[in-house]
Amino acid sequence: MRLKTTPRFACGIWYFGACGDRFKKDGYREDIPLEKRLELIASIEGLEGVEFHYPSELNENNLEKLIALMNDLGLKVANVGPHLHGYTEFRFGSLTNPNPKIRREAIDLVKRTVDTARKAGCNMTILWLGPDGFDYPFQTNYAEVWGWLIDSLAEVTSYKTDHTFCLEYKPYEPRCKSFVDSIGTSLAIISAVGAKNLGINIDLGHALMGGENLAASATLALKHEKLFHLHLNDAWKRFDDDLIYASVHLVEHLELLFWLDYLGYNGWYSFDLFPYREDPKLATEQSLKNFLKLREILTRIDEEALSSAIEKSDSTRLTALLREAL
Ligand SMILES: [Mn+2]
Repeated sequence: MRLKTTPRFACGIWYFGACGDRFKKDGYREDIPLEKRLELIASIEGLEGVEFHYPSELNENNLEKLIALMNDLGLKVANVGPHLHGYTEFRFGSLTNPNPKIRREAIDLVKRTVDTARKAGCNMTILWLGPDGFDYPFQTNYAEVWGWLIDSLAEVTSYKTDHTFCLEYKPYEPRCKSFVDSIGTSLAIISAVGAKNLGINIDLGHALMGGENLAASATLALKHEKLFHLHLNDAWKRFDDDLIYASVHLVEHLELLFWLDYLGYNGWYSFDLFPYREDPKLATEQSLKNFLKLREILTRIDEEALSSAIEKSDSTRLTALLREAL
């Protein structure tokens, strides 16, 4: 088949640091400054974009200096998201905190994130609501919490209507249960908010943790015109492993890439890895090579044969087509 989309690649700046885990918080290698991380990212062939958190990685004080360096290195800011998971005061929730004063602080942090993103020439903000969920039964006022979430999202999305916001769902971690936990919950909330500029970032590892099939979730979001962004990685499905892209679930990733191309997804493909023990540059390079190889494998499949096998739900023919292409 002939592929019709041209992917653009980005990566998170966070995982070029030390990548500590909860047992060894300082990680298994030395942390390096942001400037050095950007130089490493720029040395990866095919990467154009970088994602940041505000204010932990990109803020009012370092903006000018980092953007000048990125211009020199030929890099763009792909996304700036609020560092909602980095604050003690948000431990019981950010945009859904039961205390209206703390919700207000979270909303203000998102607005400052948007201001900073736009100064950096970027019009997209990922909202991963890490602290928003619960650990215990009876901990949550369910009668109110969905309203708080919808009102908070309505306020931040109307702050700048030409800025796009992506809900990044995750079934659990750091909370035992997240409120925005799946593709279905995300779409229901987006529909309730009713803002054109609110969509979804599917983090593939999060979808896998929730037992979703990647292609099914992505096409559902695409058909609703709500797939705004993708975080690429892989996982064993029980935890947010953030492994090298397509290192575990090859066929599911291949199916995803087929449908993204078929339905014309043209957003960023951004690597969100967490290489505790691997060199982050090498892990990103191998992820990108895996992605490009899967696209190449798709070109070896006869489109008519594939369409006809899908049409007939002919799983034995599909198995043969995939095996031959692989
Ligand atoms: Mn992610």
